[in-house]
Amino acid sequence: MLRSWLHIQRSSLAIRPTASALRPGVRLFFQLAGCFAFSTAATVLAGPQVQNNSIWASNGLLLSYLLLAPRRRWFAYTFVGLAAQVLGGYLAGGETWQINSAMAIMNIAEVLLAAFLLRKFSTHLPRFTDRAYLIRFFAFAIVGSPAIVGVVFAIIAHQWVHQPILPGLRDWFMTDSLGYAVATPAFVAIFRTRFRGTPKTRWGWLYLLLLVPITFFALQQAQLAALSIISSLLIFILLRLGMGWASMATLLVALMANLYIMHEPLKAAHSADGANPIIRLQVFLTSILFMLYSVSVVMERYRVAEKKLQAAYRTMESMAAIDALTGLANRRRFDECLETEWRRAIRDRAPLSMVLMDVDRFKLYNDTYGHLRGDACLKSIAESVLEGAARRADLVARFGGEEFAVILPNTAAAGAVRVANGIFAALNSRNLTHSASPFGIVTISAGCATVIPHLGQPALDLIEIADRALYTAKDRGRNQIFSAADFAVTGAMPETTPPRTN
Ligand code: GH3
Ligand code: MG
Ligand code: MG
Repeated sequence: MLRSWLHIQRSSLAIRPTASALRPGVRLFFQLAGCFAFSTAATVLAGPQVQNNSIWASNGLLLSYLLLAPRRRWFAYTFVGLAAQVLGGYLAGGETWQINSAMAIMNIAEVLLAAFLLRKFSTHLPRFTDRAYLIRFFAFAIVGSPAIVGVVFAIIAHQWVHQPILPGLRDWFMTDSLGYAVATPAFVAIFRTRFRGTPKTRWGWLYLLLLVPITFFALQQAQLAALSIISSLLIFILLRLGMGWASMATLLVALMANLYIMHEPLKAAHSADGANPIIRLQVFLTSILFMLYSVSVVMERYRVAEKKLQAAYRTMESMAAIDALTGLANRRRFDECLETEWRRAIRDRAPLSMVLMDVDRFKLYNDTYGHLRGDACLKSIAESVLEGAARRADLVARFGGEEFAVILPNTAAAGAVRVANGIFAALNSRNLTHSASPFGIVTISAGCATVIPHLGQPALDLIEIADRALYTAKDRGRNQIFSAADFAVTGAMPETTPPRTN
């Protein structure tokens, strides 16, 4: 139920184009309704305005909606937020409706100012682990906007109800500023997190659950030291599950602390140090937030550095496995693959085949055309070999200078010869001139070997058999395939393709 509701909130906020069965209009309606319900609840939970609240989450909540929504929806959200704050203020009681409305208007103006500045100076969605974004968030939402509107509020309150200017400004600024610092990242995280039943999510809920009695206990102690248990747990959540869960946990703590102060003001007020409980909680929340934000920025840096390192390592590894000239697997990769496939073949009692190829009269090619053209020719041959061995499980490698090899898992002798024939056909169709060769074009010789390996047999056996087959093909006049299966058949004609005659 909660999950599907959050899904609607998320999908309509244009953050993630999640597939939804709802029509856009209906979705927007649900989103606005969600924003209204949340904002009203946040306003009511904060208690009577100006009095007894240590944190004002309603503005922070609305700001998270605005930051995630497209600009054209801002008017709708602003209107809903205003209505919610007026209603919430009325439900919470304590002030006349005129005062409630005036405060709501100032609050909404403050949110709009923060949202406008943040949108103007950043092109991406809110990212509270990014240092640059965090600095802007701090400047515009946590400090700038509440300070500007706080001054306006303090002056009006002074004129209207003769409230002293400085305490008025301080209260407005602290409660709103903390509200943004806690609620905006928390709600952005809530709207952007997919609450699937992953182990991480399960741990997240468990920690939040654990936080409730611990916070309750710490608040009962009414001493700053007891509250440090909470900060330790929050840091732990941050390190294990990231900033999203940590800000949700902080929101939970702030909510509980607010409720506690509203309902148990005396107990907290008569604490050992005699400090104002609201200010003490604000100091506590500020220090927690500072810690969470700074740790998350450092963590993000490490994460980015780690990603870069991993990418560099992957590149290096692939470079170490690929032959620079032909782009085929290199000898190292070939050896690794042969070992793996050999073991698999032993396990499965399956045949493992290999085609080993050597370019005919390649020294003469180099002598005739030079090494650079020789290199280009090797590239063409490599492409032909790749074309011929089309199966994905096959590994095509440059075995040595002008030698190539294909490993064919789960392939019997006839299959290996078929692959070799395919490679010959691909190479012949290229018709690469080799004037010094008796065939007039570039040709190769191939040896095919197939083994059903048994335990204890070395993988080198397969290479050795293929090598002998290859040299038989060379001996027999080059430009042909010889299958080692034919060694066993006494007197039988080796399986070959007839040499090309020009
Ligand atoms: P055969 O038909 O008996 O195989 O004769 P061949 O000339 O191909 O055999 P040999 O082993 O005498 O010569 C191989 C040649 O391949 C010699 C070497 O210069 C050339 N070669 C090996 N690697 C490369 C390379 O990366 N680039 C170029 N251009 N030539 C290479
Ligand atoms: Mg050779
Ligand atoms: Mg050769």
